[in-house]
Amino acid sequence: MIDLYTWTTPNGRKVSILLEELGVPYTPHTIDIGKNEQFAPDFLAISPNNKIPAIFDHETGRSVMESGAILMYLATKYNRFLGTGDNYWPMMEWLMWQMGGLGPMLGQVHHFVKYNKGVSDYSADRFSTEASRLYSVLNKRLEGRDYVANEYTIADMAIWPWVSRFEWQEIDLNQYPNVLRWYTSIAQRPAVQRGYHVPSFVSEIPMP
Ligand SMILES: N[C@@H](CCC(=O)N[C@@H](CS)C(=O)NCC(=O)O)C(=O)O
Repeated sequence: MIDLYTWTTPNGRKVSILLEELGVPYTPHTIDIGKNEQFAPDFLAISPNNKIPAIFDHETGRSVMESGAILMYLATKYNRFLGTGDNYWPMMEWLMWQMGGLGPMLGQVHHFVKYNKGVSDYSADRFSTEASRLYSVLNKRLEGRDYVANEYTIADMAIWPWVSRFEWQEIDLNQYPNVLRWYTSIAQRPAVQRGYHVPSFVSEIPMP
């Protein structure tokens, strides 16, 4: 049994989507970061950086923080969604691309374009420009490919929840037709539809 500590954000949804895809039993625990529950000592014991998501695996007695590490831990444990054969390293490349680039940059877009518009035009421009560039990179990667590592892997599961906030980012997915096709196809997966609403329902999956 896996305990999942999470909230209704892209980083949390990556892990609930993977757990649903794996079909393994898990218990979601809500960490409401709007109420500073991420600073509770019990949570800090497994996530010392005070961020969701984190998991505790009762089978191994191991806790894991950082969404990329959690995805790797679970995919390795169950030997699924890692990319078979030559697709393993592309999976790793695009997982790292999400962790080091797409996630942090789009997180800043959410701050400066959605929540604090007008506070800093410089920051809004800088991060929006970077967001557009990253969407273009993803669009190019998906030209002639169904998934970033050719087959459906944890890299797609890491990227997809961030793209699902395209409205917050003021991104028109129609300008990125390969991303649009990839996004709508993944949105139709039953496991994604279940994982998106963990730990609670906020709204339906945004569709362009
Ligand atoms: N690099 C981390 C980032 C996690 C992260 O930024 N989590 C946010 C929610 S999406 C959070 O818990 N924020 C609470 C805080 O900063 O206090 C990961 O990928 O797991």
